[in-house]
Amino acid sequence: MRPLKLVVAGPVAAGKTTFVRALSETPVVDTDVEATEDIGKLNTTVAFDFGTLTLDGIPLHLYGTPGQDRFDFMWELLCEGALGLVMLVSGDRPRDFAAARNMLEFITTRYPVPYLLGVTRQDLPRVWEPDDVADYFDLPPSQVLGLNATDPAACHDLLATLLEQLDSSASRLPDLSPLFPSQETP
Ligand SMILES: Nc1nc2c(ncn2[C@@H]2O[C@H](COP(=O)(O)OP(=O)(O)OP(=O)(O)O)[C@@H](O)[C@H]2O)c(=O)[nH]1
Ligand SMILES: [Mg+2]
Repeated sequence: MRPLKLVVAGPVAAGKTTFVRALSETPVVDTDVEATEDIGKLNTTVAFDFGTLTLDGIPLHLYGTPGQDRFDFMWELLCEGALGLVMLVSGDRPRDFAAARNMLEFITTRYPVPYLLGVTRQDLPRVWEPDDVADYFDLPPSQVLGLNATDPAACHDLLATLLEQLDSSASRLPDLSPLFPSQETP
């Protein structure tokens, strides 16, 4: 089965690299280096994170984007051919929500794929809760999930929910199998 490509996007420090590392069953390719600007943390992703896993028998390829705007050319490159999107925001960085909304619009207008919004750092006190973030982003509460991105089980739950969404939206897509004869099932 051809792996399903999923992208993990979001602003700086949203937890994208952490999410990919928590889930990948193979050594993660990451491109984190020491940040040259003060972004509130030491390391930052400058190209992408790449990890793989199998969930419910489906092979998945996960691509994490860099968060900094100056690498925005990577967002489009990485989203090419993606079938789903995990957008992450950090529950303790509401100042980044506006940038996240722009990023979400940037990606989904070019690649209108099903997506979920994950609100990280739910393990910490005094953070924005998913329902309030849903209000801010004007999304249905079912599309916004809270998680601790350092916890693999929470990351799995979010991905499983996205896969369910992909499954239900797949029935609304045209049948593309004639374009891929080698993928046809006997
Ligand atoms: N407690 C807690 N820490 C988290 C969570 N998500 C991420 N972190 C921590 O936040 C820091 C930044 O996370 P990264 O995964 O590097 O963030 P990123 O989105 O990849 O950031 P850029 O690559 O700079 O855009 C790391 O120290 C993580 O361990 C979370 O849900 N809970
Ligand atoms: Mg990163």
